[in-house]
Amino acid sequence: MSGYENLLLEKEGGIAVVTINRPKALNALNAATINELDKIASQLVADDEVKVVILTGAGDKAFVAGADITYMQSMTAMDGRNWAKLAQAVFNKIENLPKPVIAAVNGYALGGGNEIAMACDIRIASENAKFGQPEVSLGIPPGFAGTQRLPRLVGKGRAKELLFTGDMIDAAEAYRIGLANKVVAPEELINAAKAMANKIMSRAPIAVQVCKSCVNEGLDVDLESGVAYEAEVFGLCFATADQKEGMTAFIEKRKPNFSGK
Ligand code: DAK
Repeated sequence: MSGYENLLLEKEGGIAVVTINRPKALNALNAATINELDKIASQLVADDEVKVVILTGAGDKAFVAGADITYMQSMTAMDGRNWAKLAQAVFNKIENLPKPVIAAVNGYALGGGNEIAMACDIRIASENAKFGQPEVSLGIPPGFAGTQRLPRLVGKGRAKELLFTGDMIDAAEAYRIGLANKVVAPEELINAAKAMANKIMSRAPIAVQVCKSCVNEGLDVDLESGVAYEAEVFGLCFATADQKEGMTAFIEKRKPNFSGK
């Protein structure tokens, strides 16, 4: 029992697998699900047993087929604005979670589904995954930061093509343009995500966390500010036990045993 209506939570060996679980609506995001994602993000931050998070969708058809269209159909302008702000805040929280988050994209990742995948650090796609921002076919633009994260990931021209046409692309194309980090057979998806999570967990946790914050902070500021931030946190890492262990292990020609301190 996860204590959530629309999410499943499974924890094992430092990895938390969060599954968005509304398969009848292809895991579309309604307000209740967004609120639960907010809650679970706080829970995962506070849980010291959790080192890496994997986000996926229930069933074999969809990761998340978007924001729930039935829920949005009768919204007013103010409802729409508040809805976008609520989900944007939750997606920002996921993006800045102080632990790596891997999206295991197991089918349709459309609209809000692609947007939540993009808020994750890394996207592993199954061969049957499909990505797209079809909002213009519904009379709206993306509202969960798709117009901002997509060009940052795939570049301005490719992002505009996907946003203007609403076209879906398959996993191979998503990989080619840098939206997906890796493509694997559907039955391999969760194992591939766990293998990557395990590899990340074998590295120095504070150094990984610092890499995440350097990339996230640095991409939104000028290069000079980004490298200045990097220098500060680089210096701080010399106060960690893991820096001493990592370098000593190298010199002693053995594997490091990191403590996360
Ligand atoms: N919302 C609600 N229900 C959905 C859904 C969605 N996004 N996608 C699918 N479903 C439901 C279907 O209605 C259907 O329900 P029943 O008829 O069985 O009750 C069930 O899931 C199975 O779907 P289909 O029967 O359609 O399955 P198919 O295999 O034929 O097609 C499909 C799969 C993924 C191609 C198709 O379902 C589809 O095109 N779905 C809609 C995809 C889509 O357009 N997604 C983008 C949603 S818009 C904003 C805030 C947010 C956003 C924008 C603005 N502001 C506040 C400004 C974000 C918007 C979006 O994400």
